[in-house]
Amino acid sequence: MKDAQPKTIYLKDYKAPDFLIDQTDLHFTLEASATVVESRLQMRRNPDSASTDAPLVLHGQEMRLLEVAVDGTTLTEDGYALSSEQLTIHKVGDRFELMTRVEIDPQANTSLEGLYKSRTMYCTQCEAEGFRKITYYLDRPDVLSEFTTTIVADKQEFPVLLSNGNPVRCGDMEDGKHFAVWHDPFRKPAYLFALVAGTLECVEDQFTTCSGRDVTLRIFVEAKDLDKCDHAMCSLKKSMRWDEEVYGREYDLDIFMIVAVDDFNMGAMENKGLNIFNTSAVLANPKTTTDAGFQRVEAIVAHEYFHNWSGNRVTCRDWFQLSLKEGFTVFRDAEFSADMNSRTVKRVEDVSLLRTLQFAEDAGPMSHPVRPPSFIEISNFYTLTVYEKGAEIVRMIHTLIGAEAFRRGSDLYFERHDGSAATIEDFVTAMEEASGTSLDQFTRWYRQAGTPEIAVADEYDQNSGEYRLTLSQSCPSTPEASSEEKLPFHIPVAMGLLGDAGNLALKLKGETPDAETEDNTHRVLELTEVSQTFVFENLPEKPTPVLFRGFSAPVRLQFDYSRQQLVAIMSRDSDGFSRWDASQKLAVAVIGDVQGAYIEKGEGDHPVDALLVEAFRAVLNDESLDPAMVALMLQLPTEAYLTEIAETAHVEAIHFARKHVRRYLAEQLREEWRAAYDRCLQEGEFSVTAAAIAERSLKNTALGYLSLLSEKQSIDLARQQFAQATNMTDEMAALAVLVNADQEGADSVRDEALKDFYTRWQHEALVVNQWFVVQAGCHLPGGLERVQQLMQHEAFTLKNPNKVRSLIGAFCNGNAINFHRPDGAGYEFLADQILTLNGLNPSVASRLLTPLTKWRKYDPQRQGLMKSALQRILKEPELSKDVFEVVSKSLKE
Ligand code: B3K
Ligand code: ZN
Repeated sequence: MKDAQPKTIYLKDYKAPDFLIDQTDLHFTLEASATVVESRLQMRRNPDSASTDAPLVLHGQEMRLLEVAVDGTTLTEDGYALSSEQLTIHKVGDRFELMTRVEIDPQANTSLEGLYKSRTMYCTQCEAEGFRKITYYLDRPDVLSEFTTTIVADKQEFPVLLSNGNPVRCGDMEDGKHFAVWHDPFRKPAYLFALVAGTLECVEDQFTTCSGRDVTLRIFVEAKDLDKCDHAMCSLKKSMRWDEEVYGREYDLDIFMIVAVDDFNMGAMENKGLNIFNTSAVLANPKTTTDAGFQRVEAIVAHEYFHNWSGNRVTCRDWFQLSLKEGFTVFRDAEFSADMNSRTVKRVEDVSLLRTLQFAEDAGPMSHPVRPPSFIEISNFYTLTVYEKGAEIVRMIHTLIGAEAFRRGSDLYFERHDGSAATIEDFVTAMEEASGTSLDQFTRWYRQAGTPEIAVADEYDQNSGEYRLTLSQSCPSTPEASSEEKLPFHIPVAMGLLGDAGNLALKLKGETPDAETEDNTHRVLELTEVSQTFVFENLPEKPTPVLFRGFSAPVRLQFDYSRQQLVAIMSRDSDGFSRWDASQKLAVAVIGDVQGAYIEKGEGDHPVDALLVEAFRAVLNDESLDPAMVALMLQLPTEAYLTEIAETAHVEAIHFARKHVRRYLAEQLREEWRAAYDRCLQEGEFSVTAAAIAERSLKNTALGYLSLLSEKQSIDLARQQFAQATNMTDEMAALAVLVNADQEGADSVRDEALKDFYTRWQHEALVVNQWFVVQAGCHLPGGLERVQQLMQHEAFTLKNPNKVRSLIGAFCNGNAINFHRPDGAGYEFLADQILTLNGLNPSVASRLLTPLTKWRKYDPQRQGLMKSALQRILKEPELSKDVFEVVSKSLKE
């Protein structure tokens, strides 16, 4: 360990800052290995601080201090103390100017936090604690300051110089240099600071806000990517309009900029007025980008834009409140995407992600409440729990108080906390005040980790027509609390009852029906006790309960549906999400039969329940259904999901059973698949409307099944599609089929397709990344060796996070049969990569650890091998805080 005893930071220790920074003046002279940053801070003691004579303690790392002065007087060495993480100035007055001059080395910064170089450009990433690698500062989100930034750089190499806010002036200097000054009138914490310098081109547009102000919109990219900016620009304008219409939020500066950067740790960053994006989250055109890629760009552009209010204008008091901005903003972007495209499809995608990955996180060693009580390294808490479960919590508030009260609550929250740093309580209080509803019990969702489990028992009395539904909740133990210590959650249960002919009218016993309720077949029950019984009356038949429609709460539902009941929900319920959910449950059950047979008898022609075939046939033949829904319902649950729901995952059985059922469905429905494929062939101009995406999605699902047929010719359709595709969605879908094909002669077809593809796309980094992903996911034997070989490929480098994720991440997370090979070579391989990345980029290294942290899911043999890979990592003497925290928590018994 670099730091013998890495410190744990606790929420309960939060203290207001001792000092405030009213004005921040930064002056950068950019040089690759010796950038000089001069900072002038107008500081004063914080009247809210507990201390009146505390010394000034500034954060600062990995920099060389050249000078420090207070009110114009340079300090001698006895005036301050310097450590590897802090600069302490013993004596300061109540109000003063602090000047520091430091030298930093962006060229050597491979962590991609702070100021670094990505290819030829300089850029920054300051959230959460990167600003302290740029200059000495109070690098905490509750210190908000007004920033003015001057950038000096070589004019020829770095013609474009950008920072937050509005441009003030620019000009030429001696020695071929030039400068630009930016001023951001909105006070902000340092994590929202940004600087970019490079040779960049831009696409420009204009947006007129609801109050009639003109805003210039610019997307900066390398010249070769100018043809891939339209979709992001269009998404940005839609987001700006949507935030005005749905939340009443108007943009506030004269200019909004996005810069695309190749080397970036995450998707994008919401720096005030100057969002910095991973190229993969902003560039899109039909030739190079799949439909999923287009939708990802739209969602991330919206997410970062929405942060301008939920994150920037109102920021977080401390990093424990991260979900205040992230959960809320994910909820906002999900609603935006739902409004722009298909609401049900968006919900299904989000819930799949949550159930597969967030539920696993919540049940694993890194499980933490949405507001964590402590952390060692905050970068480790940008998690699915904080983001996606956090968004589910906001969604539940929306469900419980209704759309109108929710809007009043968000207005109140923005108005009350504008320009300041808030807490999760502040958000909840605004929602409570606006709705007149107590959310006191509800706030347990923020404090208690783990996924609640809901057990259901039901009873129907034919004589009285009464139906009793008993819901009971429990929550498994997690690192911070045992199951017994957890208190019941406040859970919204959106539901209906299904009868033979469709949804039944709902009347709770003792309740007078509300004449104004438009739909009496849908309602939201509130489960607040450990166990509660709801009695419905006037029911002519025993109904099938449809619970958690739209996934109204992030819980695991335990109800023993019969397969016939699932088919009934699949075909007749009014909620699209529930129909999909029932199709998944049915598929899980049928795949489960085959898993059982495999474990007992090994490979073989095990029977597949005909009910699934007939249910799928009905869905495929129902031309009234949205083709996107058809595709979703017909895609079997992933191996990752089957693993997540298993007590102990049997790697080979899951793999065999899923493939076996897929093949069986391919055989049994071959005509229907072909008809669906032909029905969805598109002619005419390419478009990314929801309808066009839906057709491609069904067509490519059908292609996937058709290519599983055992005869040699069955891959011809994919070959033909690969050769003739006019867009990346179709091309990539065909390539994925060819890469996984195992029919006679498939080897040479695969090699040729991969070669062709690379030759065609080698100059498009993002497409080459997809080429890595598809090969990393190939489930045929020899997967690890293929990945190791690809690591030697000219297009691969461990220094670029996108490449690491595309090859190593995709392999370890998405190719179970090869990663979990019984000899443990996959685990050792991952440990080797993590040890290398630990030195290069700790935050990427730490994220890559996830598959190893799930060791409890596997058989004892694999558990031992996975743990020993983790133990080997823990022995590394120079382990970063990031990796240390995840490995040490994962190994705790
Ligand atoms: N706020 C950033 C995430 C920063 C992650 C730092 N390790 C992107 C986002 O959520 O919008
Ligand atoms: Zn965010």
